[in-house]
Amino acid sequence: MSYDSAKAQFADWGVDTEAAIARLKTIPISMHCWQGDDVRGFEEASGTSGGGIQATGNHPGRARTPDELRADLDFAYSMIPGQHRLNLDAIYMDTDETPGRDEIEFRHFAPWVDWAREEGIGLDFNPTFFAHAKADDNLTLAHPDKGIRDFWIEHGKRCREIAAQMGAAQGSACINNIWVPDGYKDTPVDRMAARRRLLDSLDEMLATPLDRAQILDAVESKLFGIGVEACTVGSHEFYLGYAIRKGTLLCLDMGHFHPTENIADKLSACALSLDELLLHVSRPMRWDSDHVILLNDDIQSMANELVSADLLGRTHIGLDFFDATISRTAAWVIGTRNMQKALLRALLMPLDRLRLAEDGLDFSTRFMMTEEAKDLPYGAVW
Ligand code: RNT
Ligand code: ZN
Repeated sequence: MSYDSAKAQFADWGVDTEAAIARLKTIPISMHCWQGDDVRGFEEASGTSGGGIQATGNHPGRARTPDELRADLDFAYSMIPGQHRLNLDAIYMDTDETPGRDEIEFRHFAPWVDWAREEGIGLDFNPTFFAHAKADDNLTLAHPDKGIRDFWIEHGKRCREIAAQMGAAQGSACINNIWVPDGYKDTPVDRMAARRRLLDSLDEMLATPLDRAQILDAVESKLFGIGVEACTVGSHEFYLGYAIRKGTLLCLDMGHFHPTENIADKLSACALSLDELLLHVSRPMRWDSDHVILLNDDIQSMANELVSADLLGRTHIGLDFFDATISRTAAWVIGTRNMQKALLRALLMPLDRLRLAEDGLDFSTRFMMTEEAKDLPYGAVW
């Protein structure tokens, strides 16, 4: 009943609610595994997370084993409408063996692949360039020591192989997202040297062309992290240029910019020079704090841009937040549903009428409509 009346109200604005619902159902969200265990992973040799990543809180229920994590994920997915994906980091291997990061293989992730197939979940992947003795200087691919760079290059190559095999097994490309913590706590004298080393390492890691139907490489920039306040080697400009030249995806993490920057504004600007984008939807509070995302203006703006700029077909939506002060499964469920709610609201925008007003320079009507549209019954459609 309330849906029928909502449908009629949206129709008055020229908006088809059925079309919006149908479209929303086709948008997969890549949920991040690391909310379930505070970014610890299941690798014997892992050190502290480092690299400026920090989960705070001690709510009971952290998943301690891959089986526990999968059980929590099953619960979370059951509370989220639609068919989605899972983003695994390399430290989430599920094996009795103890391979080093430069030794990991697809078989170390086989239980994940089996589970994903049974659940109809697509897998995405990240190499893990943190939480390791060889990352303690907060330098990996840009480390001055060639031995250390080579170790991480090998890790990166193996992760690409693993991602490609996941993609082949599931019949949809696995996104392999590369983020390194590399940076300096205090002002470096030679930023260029560090950036050249990162560039050369990435080139070597990505040298082997792999089937884009199986794997899509992405690169993720960052502004700063705890312990690397003065300089992040892989900055936004660094990776924007890299992604354009190399044809990789660019990953925009909402916590990896200055707090007053508008990340939604970057989508159309970047998309004009890139084929595909990856998002790490997050909620920074004063810094890259990775709070669970709310249905707030920042998230809504991202969703609105994805719809109005027609980027849903070439943007992969991943989440990146972790809060250990609340139920971890609740964090997944509420955060993911918020992303979906934002997308639904965006799909329910009276875009044709808004564009008409904007192109006619009738900014008063545009303003009136965006504000009045906030009172439409989105809840009934959801
Ligand atoms: C870190 C990056 C990165 C990680 C994951 C766990 O600041 O955002 O995406 O959160 O690899
Ligand atoms: Zn991220």
